Amino acid sequence: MPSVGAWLVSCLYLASLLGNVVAGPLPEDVATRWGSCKTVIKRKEWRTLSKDEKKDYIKAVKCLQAKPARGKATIPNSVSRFDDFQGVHIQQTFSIHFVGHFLAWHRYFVATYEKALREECGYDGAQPYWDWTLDANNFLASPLWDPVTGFGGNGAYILPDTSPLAVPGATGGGCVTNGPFVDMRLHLGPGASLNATSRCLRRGFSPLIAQTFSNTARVNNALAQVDFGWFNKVIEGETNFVNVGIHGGGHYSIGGEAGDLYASPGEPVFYLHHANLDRIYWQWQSMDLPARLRDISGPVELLGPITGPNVTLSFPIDLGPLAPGVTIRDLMDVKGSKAGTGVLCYTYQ
Ligand SMILES: [Cu+2]
Repeated sequence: MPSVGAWLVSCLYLASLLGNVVAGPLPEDVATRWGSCKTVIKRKEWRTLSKDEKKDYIKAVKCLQAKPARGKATIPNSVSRFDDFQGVHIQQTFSIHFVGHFLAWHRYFVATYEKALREECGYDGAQPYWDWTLDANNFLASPLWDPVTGFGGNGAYILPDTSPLAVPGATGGGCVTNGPFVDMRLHLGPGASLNATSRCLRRGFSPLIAQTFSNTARVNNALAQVDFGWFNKVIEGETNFVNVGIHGGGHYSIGGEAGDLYASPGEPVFYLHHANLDRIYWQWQSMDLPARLRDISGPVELLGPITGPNVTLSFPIDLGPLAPGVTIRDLMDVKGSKAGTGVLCYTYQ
C-alpha cells in the first residue's frame, strides 16, 4: 500500500499535470501536421527478421563502427560514427534522463542512428527492436545472443561485484567472448569519461533483472497509465534496483556497457532496446492519438521537483553533431509531425 505521503505527492503531481491539458479544438498548426510522411519504414522484432536481414543489420552496425567520426569538433576522441552517438549520449546524460523529454530525446536518437545505418552504410531495412518480454523467463536462451545470427553472448566471468552499485543477479561482467562484436573496440567511456581509450564490449547478464522487470505485466502497467506524466515515470522507474522500470530492465539485464548510464550506447543492443521502448510509447500514444500526440509533461531538469518547470511541445531537442535541432512537437508522431516532411517516418510491426 502506498503511504499517505506518497498518495499526497501523487495528487500534487496529478494536479500539476492537469494544468497542461488543452481543451477545445486543436491548436492551428497541430491539426494538420500529423502523419505527414509520404513513405514510412516498418520496424520489426529481431527474431522475425530473416537470416539475411539479420546479417545485413549487423553488417551495417559494423560499417558504422568503421566509418570515421564526424563529431570530433565537440567529441575530440570519437574515432568512428558509432562513437559519435555514444559520445553525444555521454555528454548529455544528465539532461536526458529522468526528465519529461526522456522518451522524445531517445526516439530522435534511435531514428538518427537508423538513418545513419541506411544512408551511410547501405542498410535498407528499418531499425529492429527487441521485445524482451519474449525472453523474460529464459533470458540466457534469447536468440539475440546467438553468436552467428545475433549479437553474441555474455561477458567472460569475473569475480562477483560486491559494491553497493552491483546489479542484482549479474553474471559474467567481462569482455564478450563470441559473436560479431568480440573484437569491437570502444573509444569513449566508461561512465562520463570522454578521454581517449580502447576498451572491449562488456556484458554481465542478469536473468533475475529480466524476469523481474522485462515482463508483460510491467509493460501492461505502463500502457495502463492515463497520461504522459505517469507513463514516463513508470517507464523510467527510480534510481534504485527496487524499481528500475522497464527502461532499466533492458539495460541492467544485459549489464556491462549497457548498464552504464552514460556510455550504454556503446552496446549495439542499446538501439534495439530503445526501439522497443519507443514502440511501447507509440502503442500507448496510439490508444488515444488525438490527446496523446499533444500530451507532454515532466520535469525539465533531472529528477526535477513536480512543482518545477515542465517540458512543453516547444521544448528543444538537441543531438549535437548528429542531427539538426528539433522540438518535442516534431517527434510526437512517428509517422511525421512536421508540415511538409516528417522528421520521423517509421512505424512498428
Ligand atoms: Cu539514455
